[in-house]
Amino acid sequence: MRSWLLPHGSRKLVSPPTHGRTRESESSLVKTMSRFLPAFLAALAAALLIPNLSGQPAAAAGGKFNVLVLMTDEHNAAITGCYGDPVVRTPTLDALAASGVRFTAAYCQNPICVPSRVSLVSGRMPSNLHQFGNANTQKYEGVTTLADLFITAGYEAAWFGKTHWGNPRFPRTGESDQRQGFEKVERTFGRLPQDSAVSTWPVEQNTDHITANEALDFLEKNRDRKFFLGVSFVKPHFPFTIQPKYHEMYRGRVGLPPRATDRHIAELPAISRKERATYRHAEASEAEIVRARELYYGMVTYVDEEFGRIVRKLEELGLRDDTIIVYTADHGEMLGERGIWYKNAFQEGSVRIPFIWTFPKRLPQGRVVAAPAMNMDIFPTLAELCGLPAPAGLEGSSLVPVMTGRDDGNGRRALSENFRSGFAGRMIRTARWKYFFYRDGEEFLYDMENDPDEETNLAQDPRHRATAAEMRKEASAGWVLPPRGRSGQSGQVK
Ligand SMILES: [Ca+2]
Repeated sequence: MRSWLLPHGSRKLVSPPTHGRTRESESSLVKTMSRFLPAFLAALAAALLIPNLSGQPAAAAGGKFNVLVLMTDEHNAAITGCYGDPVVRTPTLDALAASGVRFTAAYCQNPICVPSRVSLVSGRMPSNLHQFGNANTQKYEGVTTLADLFITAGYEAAWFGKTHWGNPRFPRTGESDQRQGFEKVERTFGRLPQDSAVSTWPVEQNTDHITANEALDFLEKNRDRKFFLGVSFVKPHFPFTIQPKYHEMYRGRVGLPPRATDRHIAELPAISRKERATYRHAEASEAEIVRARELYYGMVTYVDEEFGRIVRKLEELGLRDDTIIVYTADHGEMLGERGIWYKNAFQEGSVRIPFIWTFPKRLPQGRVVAAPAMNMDIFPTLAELCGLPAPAGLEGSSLVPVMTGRDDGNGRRALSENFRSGFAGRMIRTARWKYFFYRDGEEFLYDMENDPDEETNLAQDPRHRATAAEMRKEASAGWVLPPRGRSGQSGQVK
């Protein structure tokens, strides 16, 4: 049995010598230590009152908790069975939610790849690390990353698949972006919704399938070690393409996007109207829009199947009970809603994320939490669940109190930001309100309790001006802005 308190490499203290002659006195000492060390360590843990959720000292509870972070790129939370979509098939994610906690108001910290991922792995707002756009050069100087936390604690740590977050010091990474092979074909596809088409290569050559295989191999090899494993898929990020069998599941069953009338488009923020023009979204025909959406649904089912392989392997190896699983995405995908695609928007389709935690040993099963949550909360939550010290500087907070019901979450906040095409915006979400603004003046306020589809902007309503002003002040506090003219990136679709 591995103890929490044994530093990495200390087990040799209790192992019998295997080489050479050993003097009787040394052998006796080892035997004596072997007999009493576990009890001594348990007593020490009790004395130190190392907390965990059961209130028992971690060592006495026999905790050997692994971490499995499952991640997708660009998954619109609403396109998940357990989030209420009646058409899409996501049996793996639905089962994870049924065995754990599902958050309905979870947000990324910037709805675009690199800043969002930098925030997840650092536990800080991306702008505080001067990560405004997709420049993939973050070095985390002076910052303790998730990789640092788990490696220091003696975990075998690895992240397979998409990283896109600079160098947070994970020692083993399967970087799918850099692989040679069939996935290059995917890059030849157009990235606009009107370019969508079925894939012409077998599933086995999908980048995400290769990533899943790497994860399965890692689990086999590290079944007897404490591990932190990240599995990060590229899909359902555009290009909108998947093998024909997944398209067939949804052909004729998905339809046009909701909330895409002329009024919805006219009420978009200026940044979204600009991007709608840049990426020619108005040029897509209804048939092209429907096909892209069908293929997107197919991609979601495909990634769910790949996650299913990993969760089944965990169960086969007998590791499920000791493994904390969290599922998240770096942001959503508008999927034609309000006439726009991709992300960089603060509407729910783009900035909200699917967010599921399962660890039946410590967390409730089948619980749904409406309190605001963030990817930035993953870091402190994992630290608490694993009994590891949370480093200074984290800007999120542990979700354990809201998951276990100790906190109703009404006082929680979620924060997001975006720097794009010369615009700089920030969003804050409370239990009831969602407010976002751009530094050049536009403001949006939605009553998420009574208007969850964000139909009516209340920011200029005299009855709600005080609320808008208060939330603007709260969202602006400590905001690090880039120099004007350097607001993120624009141009190439990423
Ligand atoms: Ca992304």
